Amino acid sequence: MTRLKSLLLEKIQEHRPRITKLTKELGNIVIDSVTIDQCVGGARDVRCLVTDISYLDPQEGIRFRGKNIPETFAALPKLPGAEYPTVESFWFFMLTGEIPTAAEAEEVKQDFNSRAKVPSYVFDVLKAMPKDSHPMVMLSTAVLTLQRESKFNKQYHSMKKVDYWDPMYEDACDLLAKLPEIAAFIYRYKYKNGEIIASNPDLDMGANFAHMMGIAKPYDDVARMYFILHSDHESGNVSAHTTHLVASALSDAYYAFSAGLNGLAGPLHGLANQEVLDWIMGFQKKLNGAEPTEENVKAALWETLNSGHVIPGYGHAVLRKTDPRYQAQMEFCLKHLPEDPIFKLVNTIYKVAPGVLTEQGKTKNPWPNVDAQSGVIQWYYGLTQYDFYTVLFGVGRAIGVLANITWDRGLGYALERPKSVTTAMLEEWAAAGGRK
Ligand code: HAX
Repeated sequence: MTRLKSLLLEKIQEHRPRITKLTKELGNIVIDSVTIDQCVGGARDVRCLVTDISYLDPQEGIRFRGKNIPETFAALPKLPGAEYPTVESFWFFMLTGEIPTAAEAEEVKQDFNSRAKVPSYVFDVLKAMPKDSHPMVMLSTAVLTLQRESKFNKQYHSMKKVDYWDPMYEDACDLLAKLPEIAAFIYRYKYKNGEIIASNPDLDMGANFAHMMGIAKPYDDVARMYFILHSDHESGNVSAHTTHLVASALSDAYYAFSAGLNGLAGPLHGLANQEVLDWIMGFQKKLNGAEPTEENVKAALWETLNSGHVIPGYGHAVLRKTDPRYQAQMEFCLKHLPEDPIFKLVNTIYKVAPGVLTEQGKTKNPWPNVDAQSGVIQWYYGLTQYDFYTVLFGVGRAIGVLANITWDRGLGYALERPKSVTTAMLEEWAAAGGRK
């Protein structure tokens, strides 16, 4: 057993009595009551999901295992010459809450390399799809196609509940290790005449992804940063929640993550990174060679709002400040591409959009989220096919959601099944001043 897997088992065993006590002894204690607004309005702020892997504070933003983004980047081991930690070390950290040594991170890398080969039938399925299929459809299909490899599914009838975490962990590692090659295949197949670059098993996940994409340094660090930043945003967002929900039926990691990706592909969620670049390109076209200014950006933002559309990359269901994932990427841009015209335009939008949204008065959060800044970096390194951007988000999101569903099985979390009511019931309870 690898050090990561044995440490994970120790942590799960240590944690189990806490969940048993909460459900068996303290289960009747009331934490919150639900309002009609929460019931109809997408369950905002309803505290009914549990995860110890990340926590999203509305003011401060995300913490992974208790560490904010700069602390996470500073604490994890890096390869010589790299600016960002390896994805492998981050996976160890997300699963266990412990900072791995360089040797422990290296063991994860070796383990991933032994799992990374994607069976050829997955590529056959992708090649059989219409060439203009959206890259997210291809990614989700590839993940679902891989389901026949599921160890959880194969062992389901021969194991006890207490052991479910083990094949879920195996499936999670197998799937995560394979995702970079699948994503790079989709990119090269769709946009680079199908000229596929073979994986290099000597490289860590970020560097190998950059290699398979055919993009030179420092794209290896971009990949590491991007995958880590997009990994997890606690449990209530659509992709994380969907993955957890589907896995709660004891569907395996392939079924669950494929479903989560379909949620990520929505324009109010992960597809917003594509929408941001689409907005920027449309704006530049309208400028017809003129310089972007605060005035013409403001006018374009109002035009978007007045046509009934959202400003992509702005607003958030939980955050009430500028997303620290936006800031982390902005710092990268300031260091590596400060003079890039699209980066400058993104900064001009940042100066103007919060004021426009505040003046419009609808959104609870006028500040940018992760998606407002991510595309500019990809564009700068030559990845201008922006309908691919959500695939990058998907590879990163796998880290968080797969760690979560491994722990779901470790702690024996229940089938998720909230209760619905009818509109007439809500009206009746509202007339009575609440439910008696
Ligand atoms: N532009 C215009 N209107 C916006 C807005 C924006 N960026 N953000 C919110 N609003 C509007 C909402 O559409 C809503 O309008 P209605 O009352 O007419 O329905 C109103 O403001 C209140 O919304 P809210 O409570 O502030 O926000 P929600 O929790 O309902 O929605 C969203 C959060 C992220 C979906 C929303 O802010 C939005 O649509 N943003 C633009 C799309 C986007 O960037 N999505 C990515 C979010 C981060 C993420 O998940 N990344 O993957």
